Amino acid sequence: MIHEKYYNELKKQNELLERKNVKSDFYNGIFDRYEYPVLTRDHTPLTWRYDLNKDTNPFFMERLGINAVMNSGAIYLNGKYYLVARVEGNDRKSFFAVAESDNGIDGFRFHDYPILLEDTCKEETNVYDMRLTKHEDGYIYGVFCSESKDTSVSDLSAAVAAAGIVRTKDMKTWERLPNLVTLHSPQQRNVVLHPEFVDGKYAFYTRPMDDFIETGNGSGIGFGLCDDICQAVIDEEKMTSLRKYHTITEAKNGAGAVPIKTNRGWIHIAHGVRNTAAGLRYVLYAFATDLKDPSKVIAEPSGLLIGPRGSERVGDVSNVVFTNGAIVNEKGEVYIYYASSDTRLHVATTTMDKLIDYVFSTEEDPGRSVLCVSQRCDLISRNLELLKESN
Ligand code: M1P
Repeated sequence: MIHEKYYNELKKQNELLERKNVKSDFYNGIFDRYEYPVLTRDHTPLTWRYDLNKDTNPFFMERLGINAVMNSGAIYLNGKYYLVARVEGNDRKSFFAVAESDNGIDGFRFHDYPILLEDTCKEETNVYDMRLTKHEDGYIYGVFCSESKDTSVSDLSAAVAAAGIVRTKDMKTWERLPNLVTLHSPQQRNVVLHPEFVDGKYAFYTRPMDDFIETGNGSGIGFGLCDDICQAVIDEEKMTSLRKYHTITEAKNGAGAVPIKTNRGWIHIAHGVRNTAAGLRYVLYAFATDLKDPSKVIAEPSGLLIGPRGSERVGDVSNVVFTNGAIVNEKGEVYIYYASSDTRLHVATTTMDKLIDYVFSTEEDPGRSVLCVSQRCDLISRNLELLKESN
């Protein structure tokens, strides 16, 4: 018999799932923020958490709780907005689950079951942060972090990160391919598959790392080519967007959403990390690469695009925003899905015209305070002149 408390909880959940999202009063001219997250742990189906049977669950307890729903890959298919969310159980293990919505800003509902990956990688303990690439070869690829225990050292927390690869045509059945091998980088996280062939090869944005947490000598976001996606091996990794001293990327950076093609270049929305007395701070930033050579940075607006604000600043890993998915629809509307503090998922919306203007017309960081003040004084003097003229 179904426990009567189920219907109570279901009613509450339906109210949450049907709640309309509204733009907040935040303004910077670049993008809009929204009042409510698009996915939280409370959006996950009750059937994933509770045993509904009153005989076996007399107190209607959560038996398999969900701790967080965050970093989500995103794709637009047949007029619907799909997310492949990182769902983290109370047991700290993450897994992937598809949620879909008709408008991209609210009404996201999870499919009945999460994705059960083929168990091809026996040492793998955890998986997270899938990037979804609609590739010109006809498949939708999911590239994610595949984490295993590092058994070569005695430290219990030591782990190894690699890039796992799956592919699908229908968002329902997923074929697992062997993990990406990067011959010169011991660890990889934040790997993104480029949507087009480059020189006839599959192209990946990588993030070479010497260690699980620290990137060490890894100097930024890398780029490498491979012949065969079914046995993906990258020999040479060139660098694209670099970590820089005293910027938002000083500690590390990583590719985020699959790059967006525009007539002026590929636009990337990535994350940058700096260290502070209060720990690491993760923000999003944007840059553009050349249409013919997507490894070559051609524009990098100064500073951050999205930083954690207000309640976004607090969560399991505070002071973090992170993206691994964005959507552009046929109207040129852009949906940037970003998680805050490794706890819940939000959307920020803009348009292609605004994003292009932001990336190509915002000045670069000149690198030193005195030059930054001078850059700002130029802006102020132009503005004051204009104001004087208009009076
Ligand atoms: O906790 C913040 C983020 O940390 C990692 O990103 P990076 O590899 O750049 O440090 C990722 O594990 C990400 O999932 C997480 O949100």
